[in-house]
Amino acid sequence: MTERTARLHRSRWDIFCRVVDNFGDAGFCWRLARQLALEHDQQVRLWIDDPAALAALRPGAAAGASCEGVRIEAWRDDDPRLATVCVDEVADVVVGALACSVPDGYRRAMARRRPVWIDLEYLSAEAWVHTHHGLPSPKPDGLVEHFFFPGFDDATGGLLREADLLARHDAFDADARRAFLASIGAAVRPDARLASLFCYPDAPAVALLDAFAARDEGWRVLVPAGVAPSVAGHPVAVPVPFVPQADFDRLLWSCSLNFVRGEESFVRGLWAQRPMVWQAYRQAEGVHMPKVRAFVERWVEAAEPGPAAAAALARMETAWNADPADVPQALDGLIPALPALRDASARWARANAARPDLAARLAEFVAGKLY
Ligand code: TRH
Repeated sequence: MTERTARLHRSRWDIFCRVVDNFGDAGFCWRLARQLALEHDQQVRLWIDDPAALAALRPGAAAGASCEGVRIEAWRDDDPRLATVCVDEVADVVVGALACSVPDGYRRAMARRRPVWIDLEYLSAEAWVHTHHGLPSPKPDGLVEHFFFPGFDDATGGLLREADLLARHDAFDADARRAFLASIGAAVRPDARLASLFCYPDAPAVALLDAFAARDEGWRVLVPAGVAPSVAGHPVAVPVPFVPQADFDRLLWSCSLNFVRGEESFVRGLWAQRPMVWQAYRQAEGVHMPKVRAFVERWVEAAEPGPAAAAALARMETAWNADPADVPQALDGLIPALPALRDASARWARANAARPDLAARLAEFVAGKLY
């Protein structure tokens, strides 16, 4: 907490989250809300239109409940509390998360209350984010919305990272790993080489598991429930439950290689300090591929795993996202590069942990608008 953010003491925040699909929106908003409450001592309400998506990530986080300092509210368009809103009910800080708009009734009351208003955008690795981060967007009624872009460097809003994350990672030793794997019922031999698989339904998951099996190195792949039903019963697949968000980190830490999907688990994969292969949410006509390349290039540029490891990772990313026939060869190229990628991941995480994370940068930004 800086001198300026200390002045935010117990400010009221309303974060609005619309779940478009899957878990990323709820997962990101929950992490942010929780960190603002626990690490920055803010009073946070999280308005979410699909509380069930949140409950899968944080058991007990039901509408009307207070969890870890965050009040969770079901956001329904017909909610009378949001149709007619008194000025006093508007928070000091209003966040439209992942570019969602604030409900109309609330928005009308904002014009009189004049809170700090943030449009919190999706994570992007593309360069234009630098020129858009922090920009004001004045409205006809005099209110000003500010764009806040997550990102990979100091010219952006940064990445979410809990204050104790790296310490928890470092304390996760062999005993903790064994206990965790037992707690999720992962039936694996102690000498198994572990990977995890979190992917979209169109991923070439069977081809990947066949390629692991063909290497005959004792690889086993942990597959959370509901992910990749096509690999059920595969000799390399190890079914595990879909775990709460806090255990998802432990799952990543337990493996030597993680396959992750979506922005939220990309960031968790980075902090896990393990090599990872990322699958982007598929969009028509392959428009997601520049995004994949940008994410990988951005990370490679910062982490410097060396040209051979970087090339092996890039080939695997292309195979996994767009060229399934190349998955076996790409995996064969990736496995020898794992030690270099792991070292680079650890270097990257250490260097970045010295910088403020997204919640801290957002608090600082807001404090700068309020004081
Ligand atoms: O669920 P996603 O595919 O979400 C995506 C992205 O957010 C994308 O931007 C959006 O456009 C699209 O949905 C509609 O992947 P993501 O972002 O990685 O979020 C997954 C969350 O689920 C993350 O917080 C980790 C969590 N998780 C668990 O907590 N436990 C688990 O067992 C697993 C597999 C995931």
